[in-house]
Amino acid sequence: MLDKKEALSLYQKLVLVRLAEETIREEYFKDEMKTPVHLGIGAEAISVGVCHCLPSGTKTFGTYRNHALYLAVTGDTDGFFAELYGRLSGPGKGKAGSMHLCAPEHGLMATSAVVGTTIPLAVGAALANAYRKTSDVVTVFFGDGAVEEGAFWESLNFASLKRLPVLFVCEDNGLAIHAHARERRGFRSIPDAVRAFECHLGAGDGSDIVDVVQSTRAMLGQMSQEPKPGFLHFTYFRFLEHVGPREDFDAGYREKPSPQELERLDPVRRLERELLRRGVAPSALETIRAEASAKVRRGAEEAQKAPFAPPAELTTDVWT
Ligand SMILES: Cc1ncc(C[n+]2csc(CCOP(=O)(O)OP(=O)(O)O)c2C)c(N)n1
Ligand SMILES: [Mg+2]
Repeated sequence: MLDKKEALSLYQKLVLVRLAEETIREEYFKDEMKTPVHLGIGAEAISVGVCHCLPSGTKTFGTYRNHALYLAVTGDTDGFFAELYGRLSGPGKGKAGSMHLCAPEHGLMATSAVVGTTIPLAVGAALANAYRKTSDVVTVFFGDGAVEEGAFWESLNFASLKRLPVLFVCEDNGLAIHAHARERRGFRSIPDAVRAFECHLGAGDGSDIVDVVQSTRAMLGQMSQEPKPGFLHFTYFRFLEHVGPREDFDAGYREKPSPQELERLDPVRRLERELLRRGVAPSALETIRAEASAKVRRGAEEAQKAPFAPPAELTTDVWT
């Protein structure tokens, strides 16, 4: 069980991510953000919870569904919105957009639109750490769809063979765009398949940040006691469409859960209920929400006033 102070700090981080994404939903149809957005409403507790347990500056890698990861690592709503609005003050000078947010100075090395691609990069970074004889753990977040990529299995195999300090975090929503796991996989379950490798294995409920934090701490403990990769499997529910700001329960490939079920699957509401049960005053939560809301609104407003990159920037930071 987390103490109240720590739980409140997690609530602050969760709410910041949620309000940032709700703001994208409100603003997106104005067509000022020239970037696809893969929103992570429902998944926030995984990035926020795992990053909460990592020493600051730990190298992390992620996917295009990376808003929670970027904000959990940096807390930087100003840079976040600047990048989404394509402005020079964004971390990628407005050239990266939502799908390639990164902040190497905070350890967030790369995120990518191409499924599975950052997994071997993370293993390479872990190999570098092992070579330099540091005990730093590299962490990589990816969806369940990435587990169907060859790059995933080659990376897990190599990391397990070399006992590299890499933490694989699978964010499993059971979906790859509209395709359910049962339509895609020739193996029974992700944890069953991974169990065959020389790595530590853990699993948890990704809708419950307390569970995410406890599972991550336990995993980091095991990895430091017996140096091997770690694999954490978290399930969660994707509230919105694959890409874009809408719900898509009318698309015909999945049912809308009941209101009670949605309450259970919402990590923000879940932590809120837990804090209230533990005697936190509703006004304390309201203050946290108001502060986060002001920070998010300022970031979005300032971004829209900021300059775009000049044309000369088209050919800078380009390596291929
Ligand atoms: C190598 C590659 N193949 C296919 C795609 C098209 N694609 C984009 S997202 C996606 C689904 C990935 O699902 P998952 O890894 O579970 O992530 P989620 O979107 O559920 O977070 C696919 C197949 C891609 N971007 N890259
Ligand atoms: Mg998925």
